[in-house]
Amino acid sequence: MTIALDTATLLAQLTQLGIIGHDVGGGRTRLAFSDADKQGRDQLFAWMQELSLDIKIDYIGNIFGTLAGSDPALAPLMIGSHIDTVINAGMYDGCYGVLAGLAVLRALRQAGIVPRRSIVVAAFSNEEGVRYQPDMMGSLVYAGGIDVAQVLDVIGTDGTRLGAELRRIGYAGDLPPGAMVPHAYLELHIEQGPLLEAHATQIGVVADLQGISWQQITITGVANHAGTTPLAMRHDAGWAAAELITQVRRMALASGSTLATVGSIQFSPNAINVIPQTAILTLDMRDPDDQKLSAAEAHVAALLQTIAAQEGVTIRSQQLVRFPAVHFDDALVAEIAQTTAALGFSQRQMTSGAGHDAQMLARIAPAAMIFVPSQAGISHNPAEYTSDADLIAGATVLLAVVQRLSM
Ligand code: HGY
Ligand code: MN
Ligand code: MN
Repeated sequence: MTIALDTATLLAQLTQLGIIGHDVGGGRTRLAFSDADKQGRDQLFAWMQELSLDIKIDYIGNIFGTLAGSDPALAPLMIGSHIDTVINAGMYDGCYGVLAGLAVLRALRQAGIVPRRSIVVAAFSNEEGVRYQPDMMGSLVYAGGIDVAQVLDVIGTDGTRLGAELRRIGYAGDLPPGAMVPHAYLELHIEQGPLLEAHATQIGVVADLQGISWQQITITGVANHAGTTPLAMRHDAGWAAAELITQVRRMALASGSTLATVGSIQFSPNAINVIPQTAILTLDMRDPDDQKLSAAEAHVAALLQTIAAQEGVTIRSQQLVRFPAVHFDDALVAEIAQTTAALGFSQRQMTSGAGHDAQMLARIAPAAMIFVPSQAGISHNPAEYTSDADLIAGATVLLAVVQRLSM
């Protein structure tokens, strides 16, 4: 039965949520458990109340809005994503999947349809992992991949303790993580890459998600005078960092599939005329093939030793994240593909370059994802954009798959 999606409300809510945490850089910043994240959560909570959903919050602040099904004995169908952002982010990453989930429940409500299976819209905490690592934290806790007590003690990049911030914003809930084991988990998300647009394709049917390795690397040399210290006498943490950044790019290019990114670096004392004493940087590496990702990690470990010996600095690496590549549920992937075909949208099966909550839910339930195109493949950037037509196509596929799985 075809039921109407209230696309105007979906698009309006995306815009409204996108204003919260507005950043001087033109995007929005709603880092996990910050005041801006709280504002976004409060807004989502209000929208869930408008739909008379049963709202629950778990120990790590994951938010769940449930539309009750007629058969409470059936495990719920879960859809959703996240509403926290990176710094100066776009407005669709994560938010689109959560708000499209609300749009699906709104359509069922407006059509007076009660599904057999309850349907839960989830907004998982701290998917981005920018302030507190690891990323996909809320869904990882939910899936039992990390202990909530351990996570509450995590110290953020700003020196705050996660548990204190979670309590301060009022989202330390009373639902034990993992309390609702879904029949299946579906995540609608923007691709955040260039493939769908490059192939003029409307829907990405995501069957796989690549492995992720994050490490923090601390290089310690000797601060010295920029004008009096001969090059041969330097132990320059800045030069060592630059050499590492150059070499990991060379390694990634040679691999043909590994991606390597140094996204953050801090020098100290960070002064124009002082040779850097320390450089603290983060290295994000990804590969669809876990063995190649492990090979990249081993290559970097050897590289650190070589650079340390060359420059007479000490280098320490701390692993922050290591998530293996994930293959999503074949039956669910086929369901998405068949539904997309029946709706007449073009589609291509693909691997996700980005991490998502679905990779964690896949540990406890069949999971899969639906992508829509990102204009010029841009994401984690205020210029992130997906056309209304593509947003509506994705939400239409989500609604149809939800109907097939919950009626
Ligand atoms: O890092 C990622 O891929 C995701 O955006 N957290
Ligand atoms: Mn995301
Ligand atoms: Mn993201």
